[in-house]
Amino acid sequence: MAVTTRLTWLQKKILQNHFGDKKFSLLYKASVHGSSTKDLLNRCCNQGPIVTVIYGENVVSGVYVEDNYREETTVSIIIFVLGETEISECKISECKAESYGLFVNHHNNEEYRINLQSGRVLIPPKIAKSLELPPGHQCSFQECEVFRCEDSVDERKIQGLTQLRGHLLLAMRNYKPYGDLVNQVKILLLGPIGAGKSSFFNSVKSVFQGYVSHQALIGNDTTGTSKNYRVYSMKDRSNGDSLPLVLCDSMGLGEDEEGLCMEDILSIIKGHISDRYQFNSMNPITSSHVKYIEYPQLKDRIHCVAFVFDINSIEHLSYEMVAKIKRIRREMIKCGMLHVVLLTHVDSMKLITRSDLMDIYSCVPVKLKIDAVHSNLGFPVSNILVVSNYSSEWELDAVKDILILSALRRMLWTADDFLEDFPLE
Ligand SMILES: Nc1nc2c(ncn2[C@@H]2O[C@H](COP(=O)(O)OP(=O)(O)OP(=O)(O)O)[C@@H](O)[C@H]2O)c(=O)[nH]1
Ligand SMILES: [Mg+2]
Repeated sequence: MAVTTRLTWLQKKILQNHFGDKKFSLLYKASVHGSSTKDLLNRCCNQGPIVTVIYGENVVSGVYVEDNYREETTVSIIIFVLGETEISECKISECKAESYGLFVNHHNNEEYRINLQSGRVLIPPKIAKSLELPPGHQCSFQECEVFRCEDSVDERKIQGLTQLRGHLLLAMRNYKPYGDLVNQVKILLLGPIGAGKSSFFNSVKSVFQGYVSHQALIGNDTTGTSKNYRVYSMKDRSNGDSLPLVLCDSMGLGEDEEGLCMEDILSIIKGHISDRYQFNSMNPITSSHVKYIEYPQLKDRIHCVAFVFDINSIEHLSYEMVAKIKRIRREMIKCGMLHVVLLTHVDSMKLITRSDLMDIYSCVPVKLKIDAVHSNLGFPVSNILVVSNYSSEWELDAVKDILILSALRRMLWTADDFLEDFPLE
């Protein structure tokens, strides 16, 4: 059976981030591997940077050693105490691992000693004081674990990511809408003001053209919202062909009567509204408007709707906004419109680092947000996608691209399901 750590997800994350976005591999656990310091040293020496975690009754503390750790060699160590949300730390130089106790420095009377046999840790008074522990802190512990700390994003991983990005790009280039019913599927981006709709278009465009694009204006009037309806076709840099998908960027949904209104949403979905129509929250489009398409064809209508939300805003959506979204969703279901949810801004979530984006769906805070979208708004968990848009960066990043392309691929599949089921007569 695999040996597992006692650290909670949050504790591990705080430690990993604190020591430089590291990945931890558990090398030693006292309750499993025994309480002999010799055994511990055999397992943990020459492993590169290591972190030792001591589980006291009320305090989780430990030691981080950046240099390669070897018996009888001297290293600098960082002693830390893990708080609920942060870490306090203190450095001691010239420490040694000795067979009867770890990390001993005899020179300055700074004897930090982990004694596995007696299950006690001794912290020198000066250090205990700076870590706000009781003076002369000596406590018994219930468990001791040692982890190897590696860089989360190494060369091999980057190669793997670049390959995956290549596969996804190819799949997208070769994609053909279901039954060749249309040349391009139309995906509508719908969501609250500032959710990241225009940024998602910019991000998709960036991935396909090979450099970061800021074509769609972000928050472009005094109220910070774009009022134009835009239908964006994109080209693939590799062959200059148009992509088999079109992204439709709409005005944001606002509180009460503000923002995009229900009538206009339905008109967009049915294909009545053409590119560059300027919305007016109070006056939905009428058939006399020059941008109104009287008899829309299958190619004019929307084939997939993506509800876009800032992941950090989910629990803060107002009662009115939640009611509005639920109402729109009900209308969509009524008219057979398939939809997904796109959660943006995942990069600005607390504790989430770049390396988390590689396996974002297994991050606990992200899972909690997905559950919140499900329970607050009613969307099925399986339809909820997560991305980190290009917002202020100028360089492409394979990790972001993979999330963007994976989300897009799901939207295309959803559009196919819609087309397959569409009553052509
Ligand atoms: N960090 C981060 N910032 C983002 C992300 N997506 C969007 N932003 C930022 O959020 C702000 C709003 O983004 P927009 O793309 O204008 O949002 P929108 O949904 O188009 O807004 P409206 O058109 O006004 O309804 C901008 O400052 C973006 O740079 C993201 O994934 N991560
Ligand atoms: Mg916008």
